[in-house]
Amino acid sequence: MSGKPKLHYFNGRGRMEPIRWLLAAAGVEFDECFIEKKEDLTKLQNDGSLLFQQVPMVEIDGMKLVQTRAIMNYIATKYNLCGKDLKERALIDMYVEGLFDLNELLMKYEFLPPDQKVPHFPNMMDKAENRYFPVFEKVLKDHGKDFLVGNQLSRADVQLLEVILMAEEYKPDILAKFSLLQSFKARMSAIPNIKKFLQPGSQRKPLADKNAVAKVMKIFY
Ligand code: IBG
Repeated sequence: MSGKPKLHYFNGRGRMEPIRWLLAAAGVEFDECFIEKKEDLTKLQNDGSLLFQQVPMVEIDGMKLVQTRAIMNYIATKYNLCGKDLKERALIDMYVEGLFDLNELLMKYEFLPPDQKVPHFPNMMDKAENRYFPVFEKVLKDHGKDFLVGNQLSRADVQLLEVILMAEEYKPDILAKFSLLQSFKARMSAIPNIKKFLQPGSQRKPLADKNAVAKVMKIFY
């Protein structure tokens, strides 16, 4: 049996993508089992694999973990991406929760009905540019180190890079006002495990197009 974690989700970003990022940054190889149709989800639900009948689900170390945050807490702790002490961890947790909030806004956009997309778009870009990115620009300035917290890579760095790249897909010059975020992006993208994940052919997923959205909607709604 393979010792690699096995990820159960659809073949797209959604709630699994931050988990893929975290594993990739930690240098952990993983297998993926894609939910292609409703029956695949029903099968997992009926065989008792999903505690709350939902995915993401990750098989790891003999467990079937669900709930995105619980899965990420486990991986981040196991691979030492949570800071060196309780106070660093508290900072990392705050940053990560803010990043989850922004990620949620960005990730959901493609899946909204057209009438909801219209007001959602300016709101998510406003939140990125005027709420979240200024905070992380200031954190980098005040901390004055290569990383958001302490002197080593944490899950907060990984999740910030992921969200920056997502926001840039909608507005390529979104970092124009944020010089420290620009250098942060370049630094993080050059870390070997991350660099590898950013290259074509990795398990990183593209932005969902219309067909992908329609396929996912048929499975989950
Ligand atoms: N709190 C849970 C977590 O964080 O893991 C929520 C998980 C969740 O909402 N899972 C959805 C699910 O399994 C799929 S992702 N639904 C089946 C059910 O019966 O509840 C939902 C999603 C889509 C598209 I669809 C983009 C982003 C998320």
